Amino acid sequence: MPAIVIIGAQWGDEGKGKATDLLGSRIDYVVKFNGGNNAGHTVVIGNQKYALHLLPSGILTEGVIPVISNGVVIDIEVLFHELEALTARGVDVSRLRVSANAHIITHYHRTLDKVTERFLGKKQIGTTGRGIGPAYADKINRVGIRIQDLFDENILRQKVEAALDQKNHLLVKVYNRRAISADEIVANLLSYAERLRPMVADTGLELNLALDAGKTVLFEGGQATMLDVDHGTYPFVTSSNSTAGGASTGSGIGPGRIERVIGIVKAYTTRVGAGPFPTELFDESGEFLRSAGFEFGTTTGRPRRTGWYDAPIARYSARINGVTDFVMTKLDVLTGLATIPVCVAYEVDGKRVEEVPVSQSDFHHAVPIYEEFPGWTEDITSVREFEDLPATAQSYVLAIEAMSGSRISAIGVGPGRDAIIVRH
Ligand code: 2SA
Ligand code: GDP
Ligand code: MG
Repeated sequence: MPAIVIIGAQWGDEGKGKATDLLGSRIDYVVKFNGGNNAGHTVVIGNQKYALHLLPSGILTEGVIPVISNGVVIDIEVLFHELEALTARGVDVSRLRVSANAHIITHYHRTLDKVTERFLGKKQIGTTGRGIGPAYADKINRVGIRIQDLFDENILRQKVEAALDQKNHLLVKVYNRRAISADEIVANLLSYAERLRPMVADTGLELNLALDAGKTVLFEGGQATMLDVDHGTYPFVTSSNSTAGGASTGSGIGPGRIERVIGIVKAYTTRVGAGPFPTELFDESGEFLRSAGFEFGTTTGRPRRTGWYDAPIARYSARINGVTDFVMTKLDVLTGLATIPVCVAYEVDGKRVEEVPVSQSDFHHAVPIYEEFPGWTEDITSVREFEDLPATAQSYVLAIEAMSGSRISAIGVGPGRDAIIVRH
């Protein structure tokens, strides 16, 4: 099994870290290919809970080589902070490889992220404030700073000055802020260069060589399909390709290498930040999902918006990503509900629509059409065989599978590493 991609099939926080971890023992490399420290993966191992942001969750598995590839934007201060925190807890982080072509998030990206959001007022995206959008904007605008620039002070200085030229104008004249000094930025970045040097690599070459040698490489998507800059609910998206195609451009491996694309879905839906969300709940059911599922941002602590499962979104994800199988997480959270509604289609302007509408305004006012399924009351957290689930829980999973466009190969029944049912 050469290259496997894991992606979020909804709006994120589906429990991708756990799915990565599940495959861990058969994997040689785990690659983070998009996003940055906006991501938050919570992995529970035994009684230890780890919250990872910039590092791929494979860093927790002994023997796995974690890679941050070219598609990622790296806040170097955060990188070292996370590495130090894991080292202090006894995790060996020495295997980490970082792409020389990855872009850097600096102080001015974080500042711009925050002031832009404030400026947008009610129209804000609800970003994580980590500088993600401005760093990708610089990359596309060809004024970004890459990891390799840290090893040539002259080039670094020229690039930082070029990047700050327009930004300082904007900060001072539009946002009424202090100008940012290029010298300070350069000095700060250079202070990390020698610590970073041993980790820096041509990760595209390393990954291709690994695949040639028959190694298994797992690509771990940050955020999710509906937050993808091309395929998500634009402009309420993150600034990278968080769909399966991003694994290829974001790492330098050919798309033909990818054999399996695992889509992670929650048994219901959540979203953080602004933007359309047809099945969102504003009543006590929404509160129930938030508290039973502990739906609070891993990075920012924000309460997540909650709603019922949306089958058209799962079908859309199956299509956009070429999902070969789904892993469904958090089925246990639904325990105790008398009935569980599932969105099977939408009503848009009086018409029944089966698929996610291409028009953003249609999606904004799409009204879910629900089918209701009977719930269960038994505690399912220690169930490990599908047939041992209550009959109504089995029916719920099978109904969702039939609507979602791909097989559900595993089901999460609790936060722990082993709380999972693998279907044979
Ligand atoms: P950004 O910061 O530019 O990427 O924000 C743009 C939108 O993308 C959403 N986004 C996320 N959605 C879910 N989970 C994310 N990671 C954290 C987590 C979030 C947190 O795992 O819990 O802690 O709040 C994530 N990262 C970005 C974001 O909400 C905006 O809608
Ligand atoms: P990611 O961004 O997709 O990696 O997901 P997050 O880590 O942000 O959020 C998922 C949360 O759900 C984490 O706190 C996990 O420990 C938890 N989780 C994962 N799978 C399950 C499950 O099957 N049941 C329950 N109750 N929690 C789960
Ligand atoms: Mg998350």
